[in-house]
Formats: sequence, structure tokens, C-alpha cells
Amino acid sequence: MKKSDGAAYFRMFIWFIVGLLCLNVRRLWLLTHHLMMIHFPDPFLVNYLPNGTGFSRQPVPETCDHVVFESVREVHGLHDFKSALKIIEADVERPIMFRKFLKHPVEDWKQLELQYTNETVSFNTGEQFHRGGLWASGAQSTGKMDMKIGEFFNQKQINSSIQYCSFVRFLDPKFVQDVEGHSLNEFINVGFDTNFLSNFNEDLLATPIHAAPLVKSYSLQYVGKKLWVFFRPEEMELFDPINIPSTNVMTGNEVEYMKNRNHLLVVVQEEGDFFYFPPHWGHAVFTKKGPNVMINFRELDPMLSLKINFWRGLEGLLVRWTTSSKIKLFNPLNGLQVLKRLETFPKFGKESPCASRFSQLVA
Ligand SMILES: O=C(O)CCC(=O)C(=O)O
Ligand SMILES: [Fe+2]
Repeated sequence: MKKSDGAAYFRMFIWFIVGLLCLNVRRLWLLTHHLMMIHFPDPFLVNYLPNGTGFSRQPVPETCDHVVFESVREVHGLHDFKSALKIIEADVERPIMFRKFLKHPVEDWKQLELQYTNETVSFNTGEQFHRGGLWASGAQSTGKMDMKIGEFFNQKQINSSIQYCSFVRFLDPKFVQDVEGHSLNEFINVGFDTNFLSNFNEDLLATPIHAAPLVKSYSLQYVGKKLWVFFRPEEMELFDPINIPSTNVMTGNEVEYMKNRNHLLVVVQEEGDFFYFPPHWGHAVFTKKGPNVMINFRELDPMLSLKINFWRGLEGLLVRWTTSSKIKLFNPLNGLQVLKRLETFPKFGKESPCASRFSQLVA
């Protein structure tokens, strides 16, 4: 090796280090800025969003005909948590669907419904206008109402008004069992449950794109069907996400998302299916009309979170450590003040042209 080669390599090495530092200064600045926005929304957030223009969620593509639906991995024939967890562990950074995991999901739900019949939970009420899009729900919320679990499915549905029990916790994980009578918390540390009950008149994308920064999610569909549209962690980063404390995108729209892609990563979850997805994976969830029950257990995994997306994971941890326990709930409606502020920006968009194809998939 000539002497000049050594000097050139050394210069390259120095530039490499300078590059890394610059990258980190930018990330550190972004992180600090987000924490300021989260804790002092008035001066920071208001200045950040330029008259809501960066936040317009209106545009949707003209057609969905060209979009290819790509599916997540699937496993058939497994019915116990222990074996499923082994498979999950082997490829923990990707979502996976276990088909027909529960053999009698509807009967299992009837049992749970009976057990929790007098448990009062808070339902979000709203008006539904269409089936929604990836960036904006097809319903606008009007408020909240408390209802007993046992009463919910016995009521009459009224026109376009909807009730959605989402992200609520009422279950003891030990009562949610596989066919062998084992529960998830015998094998992993289930942090909390988030449950979803609905009886929509029309299919509805009720939960637009968001992600969970710190937890692994294990979901069981008991009644009805849901269609999940997934955004990979790196795709979420294109739309200025912020942890509030779930990760919500602040910019982008469906047109922008589809510009350089012709595929959507989707999976339909049917009665009895058990579904795992890792932290940081963005998802928008389309719920089939009619009775619907889905239960999702969350397992805190900061190491995996940092591994998949270090800076977003760090932001998630800092938001968690610096907020009161009341708003640490995995509940957007109970979230930080910044979320309420984000809600005031134009958000109610058009129906996705893919909504008809989503409906066909859950039919
Ligand atoms: O089912 C829904 O509407 C949302 C579900 C969801 O976002 C979740 O379980 O993380
Ligand atoms: Fe979610």
C-alpha cells in the first residue's frame, strides 16, 4: 500500500465520521423538537405546521385498479400459544398471521362477554360518512358514552351513527386461552390488553395509519373480520411521525404514498385468526360491518423497538418516561395534549378508491 493510499483512506474515514455526526445532530434536533412539541404544543407545534397545509389529508388516488395486494406471512394448523411464540421469535421483526388458531372463536367470545357482562367501558360515538381512507377515518367522532359490555350487541343500530369501543382495557389475560387452555401471559409478559368492539352499519376504516413504538402486538379476532394495511417502519418515516404516545404521521396522504409504489401490504384477519406484528409497523385498520370483536395484547419490548428504529424508539421511550401515567395508556383519545391539537387540523378526507376492494376482501 502506498503512503498516499493510506492518507486517502484516512480522509474517507474522517468524512465518514463527520457524516455520522451530522446525521446524528439532525436526529438529535428532531428528537428535541418533537419532545418540545409534545410537552409545549403552543409555541412549538403551532409554528411547526404551516397553516395546516402540510397536514392536509384530503388527496386520495383516482383509482385502486393498479394496486397489487401483497400479503403478510401465514401459518396454518397451529392452535397453541407456545408453538406460535416460537415461530414469532424466529422472525420477530415481521408480522405473521396464524390462521384458524382458535377453533371456536364465537363461542369463546360469548363466554368472555358473559364473564365481563357488567363491565362498563367507554365507547366513542360518531357519524359515518363513507368507508374512509388510509390517512383519515370515514367517520367523525361526536363524543363518548359509557356502556356495559353485555348491553352493546343487544342494541339496535341507527343509520349512520356509530359506536366504537377501541383501545379499551378490561380483560385479565389469563381468561384468554388457546385450545389447550394456556394463556399468553404464561409465556410472555403481557403488559396490557387493548380491545375493539363494534357493530358498524357499513365497513369502515376507523383507525387510520399509526404505529406502536414500544410494544409487540398479539391480536385475536373473535367475531367478524378486519383488514390490516401495513406500512413498513421505514415507510412510516417518510411522513414525519411523532410519538403521542402512539406514533402518528404528521404529513403525507394516500396519493403521495402510492406515487412510487403499486402495492399495499395487507392481511385479512378472520374469526379465530391470531396475528402478531412488531413495534414501529404502521397500520390502518378496516373493520367489516356487523358485530366485530378483536382483542390485542401488548408486550413491551424496548430493545426490539430500538433495534428496528433506534431514533423513533428512543423518542417513544423518552415520551413514555416524561409523561404522566394517565396518558401512557395506548389510547389516542387519552393521549397527550399535542394529539388534541393535531385533531384540529384538516383531517377528514375522501374515501379511498381501494375501499371497494377492501370490502370485497372482507365480504
Ligand atoms: O381495529 C382497529 O380499529 C384498530 C386496531 C389497532 O390499531 C391495533 O390493535 O393496534
Ligand atoms: Fe394500532
